Amino acid sequence: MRTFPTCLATLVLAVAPLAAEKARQPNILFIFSDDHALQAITAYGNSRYAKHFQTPNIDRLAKQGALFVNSFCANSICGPSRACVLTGKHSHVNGFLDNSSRFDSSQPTVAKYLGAAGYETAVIGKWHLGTDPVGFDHWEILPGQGSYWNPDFIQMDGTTERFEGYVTDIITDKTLAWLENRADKDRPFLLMSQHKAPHRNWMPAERHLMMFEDIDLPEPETLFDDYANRSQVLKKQAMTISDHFYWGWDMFFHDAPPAAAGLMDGLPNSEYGRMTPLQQRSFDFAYGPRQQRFLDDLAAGKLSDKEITSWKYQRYIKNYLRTIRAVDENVGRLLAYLDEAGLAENTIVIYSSDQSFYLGEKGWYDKRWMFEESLTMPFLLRWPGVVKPGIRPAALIQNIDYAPTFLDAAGLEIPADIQGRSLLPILKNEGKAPADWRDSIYYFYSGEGVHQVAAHDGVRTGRHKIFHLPRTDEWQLFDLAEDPNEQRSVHADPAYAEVFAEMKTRYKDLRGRYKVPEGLPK
Ligand code: SGN
Ligand code: CA
Repeated sequence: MRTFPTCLATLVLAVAPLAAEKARQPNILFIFSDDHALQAITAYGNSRYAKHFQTPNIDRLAKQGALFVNSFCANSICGPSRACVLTGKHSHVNGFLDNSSRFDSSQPTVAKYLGAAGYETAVIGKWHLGTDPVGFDHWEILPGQGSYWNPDFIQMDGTTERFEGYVTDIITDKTLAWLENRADKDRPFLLMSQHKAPHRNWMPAERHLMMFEDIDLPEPETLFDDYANRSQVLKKQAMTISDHFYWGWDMFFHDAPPAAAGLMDGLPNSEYGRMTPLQQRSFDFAYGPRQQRFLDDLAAGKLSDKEITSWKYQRYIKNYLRTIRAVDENVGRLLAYLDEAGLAENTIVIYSSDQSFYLGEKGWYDKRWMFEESLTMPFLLRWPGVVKPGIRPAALIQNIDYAPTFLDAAGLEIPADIQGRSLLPILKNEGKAPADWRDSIYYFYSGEGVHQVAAHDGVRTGRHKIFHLPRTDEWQLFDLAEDPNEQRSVHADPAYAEVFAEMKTRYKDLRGRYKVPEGLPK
């Protein structure tokens, strides 16, 4: 039987939800990795690796919260994506166009807004914005890309300290220590725990070196893409597994490569040099025999050019997934801590990554292109009592929506100059978007020199994608329903004349709405 005071409390909460929400602003734990492809998250349901590789801890967020199936970045590269997350604005507005930019930290960010509203704020791990974090009560960041082994961390006083171990574990250790040692545990927090993994050069932790030892992982259908029926600039980029994979840096060989198709010398594995002799021994124990088998087969003339690419693909995908195994384990550690510390109920937990990645699709690794594999971003969010467990919202969302979502969740007003939109109405309505939700997203890539990917910008709706390549003044148009692997641009197909015209109008409209300056990207 219910006692009177409990009934009364229920009533008070029911009539005054707003006041109650204000009083209990949620904590926000933002777990962000680097280059984590949707194809390597089991909960996304389209993983060709699912039989051999799962992400049970990340998947837990999907079971207990929301997984957004149409989640995109605004600019598919590290620094720009992070600047979009912090500001809620597109690259041309926040000023961080490519990885050579430096973040203008005098501008408002979600951390500054939440800090001013009483939140305790911290960022730990990969930052990669050129300038030091501003607006965080605590930060401890990797210099630039950081290292997998025995990583250095820049401290708030400007000094750099080295820590022995594996970077993904250390970032989590530091995240947990910050949570445990907060001075005022009544203050809500924004904690950004940001991994280096699974960024190139995909160095696994010692405990994962022997994963996938006796199996071959499936290849994507488009590993040997010939780039027909699309702009010829696709052939000019330098991100193929067949021709742009370093013998040392990407494949971990110590000596120079033998003469064979696509074996590229020139960049040794500098991570190996950071290891202790003991760590090096484990590493060589795992890779030595594998390398030798490959070298023997090559010398015996047993491998065709295609088979060499297939071998490189196995080397790549196994290491990539091994680094994600550590990320997933560390997500598990954080979730377990929230449970133990009684924080799970009032903490929004997000798992995302600055952008997805090619896992051999179209023959590639890396990102940058507006094609699906690098336009997407994983986005999973758990908020007990607010978000219905297991929902899979279909709304088109972008990284510019994160900052307004956090402000909204904290009960703060969203400044008018923020270009993204709060996801709260979707989250609170079982994943259903309001009637006036956007039906297309805008994408921008500046075309910096690394990997030679041409500048382009475009628009994606639920079904179609258009983008413009300013340097060759070409359009590309894809029908994702008919051609999910984006193998044929239909911009010149008469059957698509109407769609093409309509998508060009949308492109012009969205550029206008987001105030993209004429002549950008160039
Ligand atoms: C490095 C990588 C590239 C990667 C960029 C950007 N090369 O330059 O493969 O595209 O970072 O990545 S490496 O030889 O240094 O590994 S990002 O995630 O920081 O944008
Ligand atoms: Ca990245």
